[in-house]
Amino acid sequence: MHINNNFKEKVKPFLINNLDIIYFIIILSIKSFNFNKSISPTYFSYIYVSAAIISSVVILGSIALIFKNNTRTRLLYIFNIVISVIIIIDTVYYRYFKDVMSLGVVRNGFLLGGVGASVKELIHATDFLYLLDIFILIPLLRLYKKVDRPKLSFIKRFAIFIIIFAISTSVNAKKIYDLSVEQPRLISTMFNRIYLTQLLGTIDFHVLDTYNVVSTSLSNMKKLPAERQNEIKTYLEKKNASTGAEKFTGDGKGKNLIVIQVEALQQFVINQKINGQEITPNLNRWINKSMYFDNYFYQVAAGNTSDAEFLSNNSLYPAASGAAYYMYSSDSFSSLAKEMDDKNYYTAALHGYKEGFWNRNVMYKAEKFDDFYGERTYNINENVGLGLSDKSFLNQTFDKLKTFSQPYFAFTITLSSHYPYDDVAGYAKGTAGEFNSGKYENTLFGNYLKGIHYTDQQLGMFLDKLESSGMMNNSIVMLYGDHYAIPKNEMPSLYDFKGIQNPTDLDWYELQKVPMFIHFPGDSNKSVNHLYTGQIDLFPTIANLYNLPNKYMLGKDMLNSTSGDVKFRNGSFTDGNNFYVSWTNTYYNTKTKKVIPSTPALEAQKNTTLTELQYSDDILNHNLLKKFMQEDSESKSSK
Ligand code: GP9
Ligand code: MN
Repeated sequence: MHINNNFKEKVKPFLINNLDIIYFIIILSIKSFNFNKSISPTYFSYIYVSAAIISSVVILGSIALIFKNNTRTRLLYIFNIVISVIIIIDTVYYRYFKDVMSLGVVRNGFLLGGVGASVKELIHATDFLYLLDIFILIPLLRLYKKVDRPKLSFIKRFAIFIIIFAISTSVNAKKIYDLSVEQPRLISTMFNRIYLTQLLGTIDFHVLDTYNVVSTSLSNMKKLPAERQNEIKTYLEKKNASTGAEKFTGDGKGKNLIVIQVEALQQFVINQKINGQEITPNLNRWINKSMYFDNYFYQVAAGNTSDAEFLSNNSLYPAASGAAYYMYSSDSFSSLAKEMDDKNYYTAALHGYKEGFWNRNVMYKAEKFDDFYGERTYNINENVGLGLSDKSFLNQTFDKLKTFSQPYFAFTITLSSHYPYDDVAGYAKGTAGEFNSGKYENTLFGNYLKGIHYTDQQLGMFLDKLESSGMMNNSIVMLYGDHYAIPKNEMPSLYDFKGIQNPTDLDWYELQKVPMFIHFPGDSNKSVNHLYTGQIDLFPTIANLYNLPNKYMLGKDMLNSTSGDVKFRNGSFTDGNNFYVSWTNTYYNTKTKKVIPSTPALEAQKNTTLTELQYSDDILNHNLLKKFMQEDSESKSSK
């Protein structure tokens, strides 16, 4: 009796007075759960995602609590419509791209090659169930308006909002924090949007995404003083001024350009044997037919593979934090594809993985690729490692290249040799017999050797096919590794492999080289170049070969430079003779491997490194290339 009375007196009116917010929290949680379930085909756990999803719904709902009864109900209704529509768009987008829609996609539009599926085919009638309650609610809301709810003062309403907002925000922030510990770079770089949404829910994803996009646009808007802009322009002009005596200039004219970026290919495997077996027999063979750079460094930062692409395609440094491919996809670039386009080349990026990964579908548009052949344009008929096998990818890529109108620039990125290299069975299947890593069997290092041996075999097959089909006669092929393969905690195996005892930071750095070669038709110009170079130098080198404008590059032409120069995102640098390690502020002599004292000349180099990195950041943060290119075309047309 007592309970019943209590219910009637207190609980029931409370429920009725707050029906709008209670309904909002329940229905939007259900919708969000349902969406998350639909984008998690293999594994889904209510327990795992509930705290993040429910707290994000509560945060949103709590905002409405600041307002008076009827306004608040209306606001909650509008929130419901907006979120439901976003979920429907995400559902349709996911069906096609296996990804969630980010603001960058809306801004830059879609970029895909060779696929056509109309939006109509992608929308299912059941998607509109997300909007069902919106219609049912219309008459109910009218009735609810008539309910005489107690009118709370603004102070009270605000206090309730603050309490609920604070509690739900802390729960939500804790979930985001946990994820940032588990996946340190996921939130700042957004390299895997779908994974982030699977763990945090769609509301959190869109809030984080909007925050990132808006904050970059704001810093883009802040004007950089004119003197600073001129300083940067002058620096670029000086850096890229012609030295007069140029070698190989225009040698690529009219020829196709095929760039192959290889996943986790490092230099230490080149020309090495284990148990009498060559690790990369095919690359070794092709290196002998090419111009090989054996002191070429990767220069990536948080953006990993995408940074390798960014450096190679733009000759700018990666972002100071986050991934340039995500942060700066609304900038204008004087990219390799753009300059090739301007020379009437057909330009295409090819990679057999999810289009949205690393924001490629957005960034390739900013980099002005004509087409992007992603996972959807490949037949995913064999998986090795992270996704489509290199074997199948390269075979299908070969077939696509044959159909491209010439001359073309093709930027291809492999996938199978991806960390943690545990698809040992897959690697063995693809090669002529399993690769035995000797004493490294069953270690990450040993598995990497198997993985890269597999990729080497597929690259050999691809390059041989280009040659036997005659396509090589009319193409320049460049191949390089994207970044490290062996994380720091696994370095003892690599030191052991190299016979390095008591390794120093210099030893670590010297092991961060990736192979890089340029193959010219007829195997001409084959040689080994020991100059200290890095990924930022790829584009300037291509610019010289193909007569492209080179005004906005921070790298150097490797074919015409006489002094080494590699600057890393963390401020470390080397000219080939000295190596500066920024995190200990130590200089080494690369020949003696000894620590050396600082000199004014070295300090000056250190400062230039920091200045150049800052210039690169300024260019990106203020979208300076857009302005510079505009000024260029204005001065051209006024002439
Ligand atoms: C996936 C691939 C991997 O598309 O490029 O990126 P990574 O994890 O190596 O940065
Ligand atoms: Mn990679």
